[in-house]
Amino acid sequence: MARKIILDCDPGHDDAIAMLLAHGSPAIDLLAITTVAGNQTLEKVTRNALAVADIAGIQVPIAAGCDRPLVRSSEIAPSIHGDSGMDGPQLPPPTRQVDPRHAVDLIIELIMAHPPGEITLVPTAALTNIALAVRKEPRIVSRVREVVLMGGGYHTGNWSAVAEFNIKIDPEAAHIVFHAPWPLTMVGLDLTLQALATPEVQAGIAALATRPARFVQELLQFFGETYRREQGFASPPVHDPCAVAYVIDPQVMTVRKVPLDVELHGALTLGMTVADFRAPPPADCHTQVAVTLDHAAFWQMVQTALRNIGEGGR
Ligand SMILES: [Ca+2]
Repeated sequence: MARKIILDCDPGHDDAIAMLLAHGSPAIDLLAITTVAGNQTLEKVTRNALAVADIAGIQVPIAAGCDRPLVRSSEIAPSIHGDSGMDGPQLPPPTRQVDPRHAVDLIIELIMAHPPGEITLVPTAALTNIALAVRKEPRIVSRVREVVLMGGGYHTGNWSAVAEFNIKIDPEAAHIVFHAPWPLTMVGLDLTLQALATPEVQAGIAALATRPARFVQELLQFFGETYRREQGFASPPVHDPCAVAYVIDPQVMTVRKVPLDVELHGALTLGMTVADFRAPPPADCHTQVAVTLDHAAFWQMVQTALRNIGEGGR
C-alpha cells in the first residue's frame, strides 16, 4: 500500500524536486503540501509550491502555514535560492488557489481523520508548522506513523560551522519536534551532501525531454551555480528529495539509531543537532540519523518519478 505523506516545505529548488518525487512515485500517496517561511518569505514559497503543482499536475491541497519562526526573527536564503526562492526557471503565474486552511490546522485535521499509524510527516523546511501542530493537538504525536525530515547534520553545518539552515532558523521548533516521542529519522547534511546532481545525473534528466524534466534541469543549473559560488561545490547537493526517497524505499540509505537533541544556547553552536553515538542507544531511543546514500538508486528514483509524471499538468 502506498505510504500516505504530508510534505511540509519551503520551495526552494530542492523542495520542488521533492514535490515531483513524491507526486511521481506510486509508493507515495501525497495527501497535502504545506508551506512555511524559510528559503524565502511565506508568500513566495507558497506561490512557488502552487507553480510547481501546475507544472507537475499535482491536485492535492496546498496550504500556507507560519510566516516566521516561533521565537526568532525571520531569516531567508536568497544567496542560495534567489529573490523568488526558486530562481532559474521562468514560471507562469500559478493557476491553482491556495487552500483556505492554515497549514497547521490542515496537518492536524488530516492526521486526526486517518487511523493511527497511517500518515508520515515529511518536513523539508524549518519545523515551525510541525512544532505548532504538536503544541496545538498533542494527540498527533501518537497517531503519526513517523517523521522523516530533511534538516540538521551530525558532523557539519551549512548555515554555521555546525548548524544546518532548517534547524538554525527555528531551533526552538526543532527542539519541540525532536523531543516529541514519535519515530523520527533525521536525513541531515551527512546524507544529503552525498546526493550530488553530477553532470551525468543532469544529462540523464535532460534526456527525458519533458517539460517537468526541463524544469528540473533549470532548477539544477541555478542551484549548481549558487552552490559553486557560495559553498565551493562542483555539483549541487539536492537535499530535500532524500527525505522522500527514504519513505519510498528505506534501502536507499543506511541509518543509525542515536539519541538526538538541538542546541538552543550555544554561542557558537546554536541550532546544532547533537547526536549521541555512544553505544548502545538507550531502549527508549526514538530517533535515527541517515548515514550513507545509494547515489545511483536515489537518482534512479527521481528519473522514474519524472518518467511517471510525463508532460505533467499543463
Ligand atoms: Ca527546503
